[in-house]
Amino acid sequence: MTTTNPDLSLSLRGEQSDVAVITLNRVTKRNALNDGLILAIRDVFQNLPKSVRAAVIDGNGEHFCAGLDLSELSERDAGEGVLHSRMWHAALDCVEKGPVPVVAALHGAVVGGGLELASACHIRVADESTFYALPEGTRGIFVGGGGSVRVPKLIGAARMADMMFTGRVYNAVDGERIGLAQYLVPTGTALDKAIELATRIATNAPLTNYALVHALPRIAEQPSDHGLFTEALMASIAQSAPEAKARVRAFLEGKAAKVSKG
Ligand code: 1HE
Repeated sequence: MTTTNPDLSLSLRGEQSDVAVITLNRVTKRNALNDGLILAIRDVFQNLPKSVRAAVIDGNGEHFCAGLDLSELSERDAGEGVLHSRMWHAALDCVEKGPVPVVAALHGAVVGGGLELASACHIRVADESTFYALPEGTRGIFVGGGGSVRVPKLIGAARMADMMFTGRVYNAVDGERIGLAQYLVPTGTALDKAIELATRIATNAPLTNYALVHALPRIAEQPSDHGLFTEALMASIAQSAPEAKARVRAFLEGKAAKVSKG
């Protein structure tokens, strides 16, 4: 099904319709993100059906996403530029701090704003065709979609600066090695793997997923004393939920899976 914008589609998977697959569908422009598409991403994450417990975002065609639609850049003055960047921030915040965990399924170009979108997701699965770049550096501009906040958390500020200073392109193998993706899979299988992961994530207790999306990133940025206190509060809330008690009881009664070697 399409959303309010034909360049973005949403389909529901699973018997409970608990996994949403959100697809960039602007193939002729390599899924470049124009204003309409950014607002559609915001809207879709703000209005996910109640049944959804995990989401996947992918791109149709040869590439995940070519970044900002450069054809919209030329007419903006400084003030409009700030508002434009803030619009991206608001939209990608809806991905990162939305109602459910989001898995990005990457292939081909993951560049500029495409990498900013991918880095707002919680897990990145890349196939072997994936390549990453931040061509903003060579286009005379700067990241504006949250990249300077989110990308250094994945790979460090020095590696990000190198990508922008020198136009360095990371291939799929090196991208996984430095932390741009957590999973590397054969070409053409990223979407299947992402759906498999999202389906598994959807079976977690909702409060656990909520804590991972909303508490963990905040705790990681707090001074350790504050972080430990927040952790104690979150742990207490999570373990007092009836679902947590039922899951622990099931393990103790031998009815739940053990941890097994990967
Ligand atoms: C675009 C865009 C775009 C493609 N904006 N139109 N991003 C970039 O600097 C990356 C620019 N794109 C590329 O380097 C390449 O297009 C790709 C490596 C992604 C793909 O190459 P390829 O050979 O498959 O496609 P193509 O022939 O280059 O492009 C096909 C069409 O898409 C063509 O339009 P056409 O009308 O001539 O068919 C391209 O102009 C168009 N296209 N990418 C507009 N990005 C919040 S701040 C974020 C700042 C940034 O993201 S800056 C980085 C922008």
